Amino acid sequence: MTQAKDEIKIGGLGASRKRVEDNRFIRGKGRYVDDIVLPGMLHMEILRSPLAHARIVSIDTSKAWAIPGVRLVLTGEMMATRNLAWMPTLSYDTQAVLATDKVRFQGQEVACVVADDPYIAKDACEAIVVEYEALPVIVNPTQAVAQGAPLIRDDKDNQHDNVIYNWEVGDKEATDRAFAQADRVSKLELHYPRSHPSPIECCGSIADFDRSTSKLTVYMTSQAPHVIRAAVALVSELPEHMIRIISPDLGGGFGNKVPIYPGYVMSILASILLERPVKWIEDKTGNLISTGFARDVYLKGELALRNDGKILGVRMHTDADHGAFFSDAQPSKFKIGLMHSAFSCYDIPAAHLTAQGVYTNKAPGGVAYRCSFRVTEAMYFQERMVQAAADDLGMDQAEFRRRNFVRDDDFPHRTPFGFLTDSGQYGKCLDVGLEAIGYADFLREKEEAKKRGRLLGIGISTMTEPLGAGNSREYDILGMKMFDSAQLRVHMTGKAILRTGAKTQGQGHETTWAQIVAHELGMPAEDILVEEGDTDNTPFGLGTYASRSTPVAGAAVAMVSRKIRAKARKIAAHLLEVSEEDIEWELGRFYIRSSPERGVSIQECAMAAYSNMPDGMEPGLENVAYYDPPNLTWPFACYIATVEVDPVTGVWDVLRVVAVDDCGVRINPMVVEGQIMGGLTEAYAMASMQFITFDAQGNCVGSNYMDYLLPTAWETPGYELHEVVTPCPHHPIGAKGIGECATVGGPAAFVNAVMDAVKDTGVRNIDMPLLPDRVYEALTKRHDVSGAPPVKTDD
Ligand code: MCN
Ligand code: CUN
Repeated sequence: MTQAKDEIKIGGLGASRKRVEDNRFIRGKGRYVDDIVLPGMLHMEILRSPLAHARIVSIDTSKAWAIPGVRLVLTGEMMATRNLAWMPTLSYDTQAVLATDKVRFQGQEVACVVADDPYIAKDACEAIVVEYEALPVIVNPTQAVAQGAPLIRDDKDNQHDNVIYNWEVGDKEATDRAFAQADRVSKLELHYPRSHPSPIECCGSIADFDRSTSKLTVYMTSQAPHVIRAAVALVSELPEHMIRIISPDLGGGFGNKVPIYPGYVMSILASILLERPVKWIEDKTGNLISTGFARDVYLKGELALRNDGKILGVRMHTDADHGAFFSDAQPSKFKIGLMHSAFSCYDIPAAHLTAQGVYTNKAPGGVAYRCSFRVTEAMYFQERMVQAAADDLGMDQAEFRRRNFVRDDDFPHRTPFGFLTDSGQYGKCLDVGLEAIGYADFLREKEEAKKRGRLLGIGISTMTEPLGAGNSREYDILGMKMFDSAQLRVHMTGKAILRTGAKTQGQGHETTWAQIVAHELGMPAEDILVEEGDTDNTPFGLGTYASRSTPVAGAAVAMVSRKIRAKARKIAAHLLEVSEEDIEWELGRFYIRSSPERGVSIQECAMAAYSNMPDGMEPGLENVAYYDPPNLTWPFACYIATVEVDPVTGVWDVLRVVAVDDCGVRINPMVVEGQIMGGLTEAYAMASMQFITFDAQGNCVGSNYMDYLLPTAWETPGYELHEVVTPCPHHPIGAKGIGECATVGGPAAFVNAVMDAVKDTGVRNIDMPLLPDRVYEALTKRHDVSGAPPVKTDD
């Protein structure tokens, strides 16, 4: 008890410590890539294709070269002479760095200019004359596989159609049997539209190649700097130790900063050619039309049901629109990410999933946006299907979920698609949520309101999701096994520096990692400086995405602290002149078991490690830990939203949102709550307003913040947060990931709420975003505004 009290005082586990990084962020003192100015630095701008599909007939750069201040103009043809026109993607595909033969999506990189300042570079881009020969455009999976569809990837030797993969998982026969035994089958078709992570800071890089040392330093907006260094070493001829990737402060990542973009590659090449630092900073339109899209998946789903509410089996088919290049960041074994994590919290005997991925004339999609590799789509489909099934059975939606949940004593549990979940209290989370929202009262209120023509609705979304990509047996990216690391150096005076292979983008690692060390070593969190993002002085790691930092790097932080403690114990025995076996540990102090008043602090041990170590002991107090997790972590969430829909206009307002999250032990409850609120806001945005679509010519509609909407404080609903704690059985401090839960689980709560409000009018589905005109259309014209047309023409 006193230990826990002390622990909060030193900023250990469970302390809602204020974020240390905010000291600089709220003062405008963050150091982002664009803040960095190097001597002699040049500026790069990119010329992008206005057309979605066209043959390049010619590119005339002479006028651009003639502009004073222009140092270099690069085209695909010039890149090709160095074998650099194409680069490998994280999904074993290839992607054009600069287009050579064809452009394949609007916004594709066609040429770039390096000049003395960014304005000259931009002007010079406009002076480049490109002659295009337009080709027929494909903007959705149906068009992609239609008879006679134009071949988008004619650059690839064995590619004769627009199909990237066909993939399946699960047990088809068992699933067929389940459906044969079903009392009824509930079906749903949905589209999860394209969305964009849209961090406030766009992507950018400064490449600085120094011929005299042969060292390449690249400042880069990357969530995974070590992966980038390895990838650069593998595709360029530069040796890995001569490449230094530095990710400084990032203004949000949300998955947008996982992939490798042509801009990074061109700035590196330009710096090598010119032997000067070259900066590339993407503008907002460039970011919105060409980088890291997410989702764009169609689903046909079926649930085999027994009349008593038991789900006997699930069948899913998805069509994934990947755009012109298959560049998902995802474990290489899973062609559509972890889509098969669907239904993991439900006890379903049989499941079968088929998936087809196709090329279209859209920017490469499929980067997860705050989602562990397609988990967002999986959970959205799951929770929409579950609600539809409950409605079809005429059963209460909460009761239907409860009946099918994996029970608390059923762990470890093999999920319908083969994952192993290890812990959770699903029923309890649901109960806490229902209690908080006042479920029974709301249902009564809803009935009352209906009598007066008002449409109220309640939506529930419950899910467990796999967070913490790792365990090297099953997960790798480009063959790089997924694990992570931490290095801890405790100085003589008891102050320490901790470095990890992860990279914070706003999640607060500088605050929370120090809390783990404080918990393990009893040193005040403020005595520990956390550094990430510089490959020269942090240990190798796979980076931050898939909410893997706490599950993997965070575990490494605990493990390296324990290594330090083990050494400090030996030193303590030496200082106290007893044998190690007689030593006990309490937070921050070793003492003699038989005389507890005689002890030494961890700080005294640190001093002795440099000044008074035992004979034969290696000096210093420093170590590194690589952590390969035994399993993913499986947090659980229950999100409940209530809404009122205006039947006259289709406008809907959120009344209340209750969130119950179980992410195991919380390191910093305030940071966790911040993650949940941010995630719910993104979920609300996708459900209500966010829409990047394409017209029939492949023009991107949503290339700016007038068309692609971010909710402001005014639109954002209030959130009521609750917690349940089921410690992760295999994580050293019992923590599970939380970074994405609310974005993953949130959308279905909002959509389910609107659907619940309108279902008595016969509406079956409305695809996101639930813009008022769509809701109105559903109420007045058709009952199924689904498979939403990605082709939106002005007429
Ligand atoms: N945490 C905690 N207790 C837990 C779990 C987490 O205190 N039981 C804390 C962690 O220590 C960390 C934060 O919560 O400070 C998030 O931890 P975690 O769930 O491990 O997620 P990551 O740090 O790996 O962050 C990645 C995740 C992803 S994948 C996206 S996308 C996303 C997100 O985080 N992008 C973000 N949240 C974001 N938040 C901000 N501000 N900016 C982004 O770009
Ligand atoms: Cu998936 S977006 Mo986050 O994993 O960087």
